[in-house]
Amino acid sequence: STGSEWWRTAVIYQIYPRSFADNSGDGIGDLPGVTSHLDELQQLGVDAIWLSPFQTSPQKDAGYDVADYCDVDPLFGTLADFDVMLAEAHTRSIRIIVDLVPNHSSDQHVWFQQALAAAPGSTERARYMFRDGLGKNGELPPNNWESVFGGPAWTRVTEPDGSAGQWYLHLFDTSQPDFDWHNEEVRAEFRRVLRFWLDRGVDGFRVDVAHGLIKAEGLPDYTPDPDAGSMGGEELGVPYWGQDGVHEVYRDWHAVLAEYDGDRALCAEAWMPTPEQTALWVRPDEMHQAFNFAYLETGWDAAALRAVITRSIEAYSAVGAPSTWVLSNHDVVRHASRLALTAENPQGHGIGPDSPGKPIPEVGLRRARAATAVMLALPGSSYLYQGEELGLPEVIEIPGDARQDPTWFRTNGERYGRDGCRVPIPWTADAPAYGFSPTGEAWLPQPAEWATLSRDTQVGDADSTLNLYRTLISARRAHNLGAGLLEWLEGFGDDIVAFRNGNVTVIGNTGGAPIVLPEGLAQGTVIATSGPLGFTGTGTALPADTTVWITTD
Ligand code: TEU
Repeated sequence: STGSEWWRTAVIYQIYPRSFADNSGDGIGDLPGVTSHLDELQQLGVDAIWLSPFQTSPQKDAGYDVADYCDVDPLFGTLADFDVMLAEAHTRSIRIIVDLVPNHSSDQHVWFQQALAAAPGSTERARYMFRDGLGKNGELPPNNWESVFGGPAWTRVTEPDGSAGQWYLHLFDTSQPDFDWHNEEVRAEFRRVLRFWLDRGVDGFRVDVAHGLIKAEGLPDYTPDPDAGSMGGEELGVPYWGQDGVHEVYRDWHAVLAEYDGDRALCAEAWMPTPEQTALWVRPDEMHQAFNFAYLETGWDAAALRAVITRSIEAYSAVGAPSTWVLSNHDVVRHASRLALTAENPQGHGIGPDSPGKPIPEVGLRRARAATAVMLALPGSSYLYQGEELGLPEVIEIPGDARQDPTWFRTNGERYGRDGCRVPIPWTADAPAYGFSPTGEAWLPQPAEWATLSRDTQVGDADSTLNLYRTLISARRAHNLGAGLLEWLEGFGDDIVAFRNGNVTVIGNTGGAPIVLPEGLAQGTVIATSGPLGFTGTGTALPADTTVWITTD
């Protein structure tokens, strides 16, 4: 059956549970904390929530190291707390998407513990990527692959008899051994995990590292080609990303979801270099959505935005899938900082594990608001990351001993890691930990300036970032922009993003100087603006770093 296909136009809000709201008082957010703030998310107007992992985990990678896929980690609550949260969300017409981490488990997963206790060649080892080492005594790793977090992607184990033994592959931390997705037991187990959550009533899954499950035959060495990069930070031809065999897995999952009511969705985190590559994950019999990282990686630059928007819509619509848009998540420098990095400190493409650089806060917030006003006017679905609706910046000054991201540890502090976008949310200005936790604890320190950014402070301020998001989301719904068609408007100059979507005209100014709006638009109704408009002798001016939505009907 075909359901509503709600995901085609949805605004989906990412909750990073450990940093959203703490109900238990241990300084770490939890599921009852999520439940207690559903009213605020309903007021924000989001259609769905995607929750980063809350399943049982030793938390070596903040829950992306799962030890039991079918239970809730005690840090976050219980399965009963999950059921309450889900029911309360559904009562408010908010759908729930859960994170699924199939590329690797935790080293504390019972299967990996069994693999360590078993012999080379055993069925227990066959569920993971164990290989003999190279060199005379197997003392060299099986190939030269590096972990995404830094350092080698292989770790040698000690065999049960005490001898130096085989190596296992981990594309991420040593505590995250990669599964062997050629193994039928692994495939069957994940079908069971899907059904476990579908039976509980979840509306879909965000699939972690959806481009990594299958590794190239023979596990060949990989030497990055500095010229091979295209739109994003990733190159083509990496022997562990985007191998053809991954798609078979998702065709299988598509069939599992289709056993339900036709209203459940899969969203791929496939960090591929181009929209055309990413679109392979959303062919009709595979996933329903894929994150558009090429869009996230585009700066506040009109020409680049026009190009990536056109290219994305073409690539996804060619396979019948909705476009998706995203500016921030728990892995990258928050866009209120990323969009204002200085020329002296450009930090590459701005993706989290690099140095966060030295952004200029006022410019960053202005651009972030303007960039969000462009994004939420686009046809398709948009993903928001908790705290961006408050205009939170990246937190740069986190002491080393407070940092927890494995990237920080694995590079000896050379790469800051992603803690700066994971600082707990400020809810109220006057409470300890800004109301994040009843005891005033917070697992990462919150900056003093965050009092003025707290949600309660912003609710009553008509010009706040929170109220801008509320206005944009409700106008988007009122004008049905998610299901609309984009039509570029010409003649505005290189620094301007200008398009119509239905009866809404959107003009974004990425240049350094104000522009005067044409008379026809100046007489229209401003239904949303990311910042104050100006007036000149000749008419209404759109200042630099500002986006406006106008209806002229
Ligand atoms: O991130 C995946 C990931 O880190 C890569 O796709 C990488 O970002 C990409 O190659 C660009 O460099 C997911 C989670 O979002 C992240 O939080 C986890 O740490 C990671 O998987 C491991 O589970």
